[in-house]
Amino acid sequence: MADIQKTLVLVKPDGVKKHICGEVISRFERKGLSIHAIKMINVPVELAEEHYAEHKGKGFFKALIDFITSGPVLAMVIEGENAVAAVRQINGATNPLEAVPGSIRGDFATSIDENVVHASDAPETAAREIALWFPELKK
Ligand code: FUP
Repeated sequence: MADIQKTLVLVKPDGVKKHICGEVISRFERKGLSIHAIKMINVPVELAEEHYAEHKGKGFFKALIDFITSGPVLAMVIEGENAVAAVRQINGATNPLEAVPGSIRGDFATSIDENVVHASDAPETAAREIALWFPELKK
């Protein structure tokens, strides 16, 4: 039976600066996924810290927050069959040097610090992240 899911996707500041938002969206659409919601956002530090709460205390946390707040981010809710895993597959491995060519990170990034995209890693995470980034979608 079809498992229709929603997932939170971000095109991070490096992706916006590289002018590849359209390219990223095209890859999801080509896979058969849909845009449920979309907006450009200058990320408040509080939102960044909540989004990355699981990494608080780690050595790279400050760099992570500085980076995601360094310029506009394209935030999207992507919807479709098995959307969580499908989007992670299209994005590629977190470290662009391990991401296969043909994936977004494999094609457009060279460093884990600036890896173009974020996507929720599980349906439960997606629900939390969608509520965080798109509170206006709450019924
Ligand atoms: P992902 O689920 O692919 O977004 O990856 P993680 O949640 O593990 O990491 C979130 C972000 O932290 C990554 F996009 C990049 C950054 N990161 C680092 O900068 N250094 C690390 O050692 C690990 C992650």
